[in-house]
Amino acid sequence: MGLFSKLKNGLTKTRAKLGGQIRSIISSHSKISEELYDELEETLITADVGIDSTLAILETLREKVRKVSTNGDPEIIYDLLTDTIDEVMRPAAEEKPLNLGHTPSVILIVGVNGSGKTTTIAKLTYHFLKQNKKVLLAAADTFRAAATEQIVEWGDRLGVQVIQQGHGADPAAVAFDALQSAKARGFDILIVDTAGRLHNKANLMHELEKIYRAMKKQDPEAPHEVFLVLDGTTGQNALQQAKIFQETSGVTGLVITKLDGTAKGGAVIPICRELGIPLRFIGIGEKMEDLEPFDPSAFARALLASDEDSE
Ligand SMILES: Nc1nc2c(ncn2[C@@H]2O[C@H](COP(=O)(O)OP(=O)(O)O)[C@@H](O)[C@H]2O)c(=O)[nH]1
Ligand SMILES: [Mg+2]
Repeated sequence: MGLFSKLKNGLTKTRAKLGGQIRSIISSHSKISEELYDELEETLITADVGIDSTLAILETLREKVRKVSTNGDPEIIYDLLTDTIDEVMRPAAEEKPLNLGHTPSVILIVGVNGSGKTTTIAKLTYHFLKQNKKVLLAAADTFRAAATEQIVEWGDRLGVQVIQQGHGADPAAVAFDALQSAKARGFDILIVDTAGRLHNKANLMHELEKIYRAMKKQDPEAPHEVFLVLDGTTGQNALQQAKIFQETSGVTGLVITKLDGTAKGGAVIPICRELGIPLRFIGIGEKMEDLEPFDPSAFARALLASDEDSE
């Protein structure tokens, strides 16, 4: 299945709310009017796009409509809106490849509990194994009893080793050990799982700082990438969460998960537009294959696609 079809399937619930609504608004008007713009505005806002991004989208859309010589036929809105959403998400479309040219390169995974960190690690591992990289995992979420088991289980399934010290161990010590081991044994990529307690900012910062310090003792440049995993089902809240992590943990990239299970996928738009952090991957299912590199153009088209649309 091509990227567009995979995204289209994955985004079914969001599409119903966003693409479906927009199509019916367009077809219910015979001319482009203020009323039509108002309806689009309301649809975007209620589909978790947020007020700021909705207003920005509509402003750009109006400009585009003005430029295209038109008899006022609302049908042109559909393509112009797709292009506008693509453009609005562009700040998050990082052209630079991931900073993974080191041996080993370290990816630290952060995010609140349940956001999909461990599952994303499994998916990333699968992604990198396909590129023939040697991957090592570190179970530095030592807080929850089942966390180590979960990542070890994924490691077994993927045929990848997991460095762990069990429940209750010091996460910084696990990260230190894992990086030492990855260096000594020539791994290409070390992915470090962390616990996502967000009791308060200071707490989170403290724990992550300890992990950073431990790794920098092994390699002053580590971690090379810090991925913040956001739960796509939380819509606008994911944006607020991202801002907290952005202040505390030197995030270099985003992953938005669970876009398959939600009608709130419109929140990807403000997340892309407002944070200035590249969105690297999106999760559209629970299996290890269900991770896609973020492509704003394909994503915009999939968001507004109807069931009949194909590539
Ligand atoms: N539908 C769906 N479920 C996901 C996705 N990513 C993670 N999950 C599920 O979300 C739950 C929490 O994931 P987990 O990786 O344990 O989160 P963590 O606490 O951040 O490590 C699990 O049941 C996962 O299967 C996704 O992209 N789609
Ligand atoms: Mg976990």
